[in-house]
Amino acid sequence: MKTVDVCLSPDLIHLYDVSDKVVVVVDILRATSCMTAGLANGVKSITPYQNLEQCEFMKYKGYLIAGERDGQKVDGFDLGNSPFDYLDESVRGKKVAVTTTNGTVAIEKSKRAIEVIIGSFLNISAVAAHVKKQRQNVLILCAGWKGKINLEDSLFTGALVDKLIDDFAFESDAPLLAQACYLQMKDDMLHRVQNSSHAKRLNRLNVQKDIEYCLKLDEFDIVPRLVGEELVV
Ligand code: 3SL
Repeated sequence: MKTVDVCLSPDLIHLYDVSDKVVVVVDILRATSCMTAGLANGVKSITPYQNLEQCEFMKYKGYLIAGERDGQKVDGFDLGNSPFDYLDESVRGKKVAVTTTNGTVAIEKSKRAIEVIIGSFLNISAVAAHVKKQRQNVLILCAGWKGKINLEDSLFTGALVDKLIDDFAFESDAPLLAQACYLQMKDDMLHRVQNSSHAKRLNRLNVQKDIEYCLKLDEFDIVPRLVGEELVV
């Protein structure tokens, strides 16, 4: 039987061998929700960068540049890190280069995987169906916050594990932990996430509508995947 495992922080990724796995990268607030929304809205590709200057340089190559640091849009960038920036008509058909505090770091750390795909509540059923079809073992990698574990990524992980339970064995206790957390909180997700550390951080930036949007289920039937350096559908 195939296995599923969970890495709750990019700082723990050294404990896992990603080279024989499909990695689902998740950053619910807000990087992977933005990537899913943008690609579903017709963005041509999204190239993730850890480094701000490298991302900024892509402007000269005709890309739209997107990014945040500590939740705030980077000065001079075209887009911040709100899903609504990515849902705008003006981004359709464009290539986007993006840098974020945690999400793009998690993608970078997954690059040796057989396949890197992007997960969010917005496309959770499509992601579940996709990994069920694959022959490979799966690792769900949470972006967390600066190395620390967060609630919203763990909840998504539990929800995804809950959809995979009949097809995958658990590689460690982490999937079990995430699933138990999700089952306990699933009927009260918005309220729970509103009380999470990152939601409180973001609330100072007045992005309540982003939080509500990022918790919507199955808005899109797409699975963004990394091809070379670009995320595409
Ligand atoms: O850390 C990240 O990658 C971001 O998603 C964080 S924020 O939601 O834009 O603050």
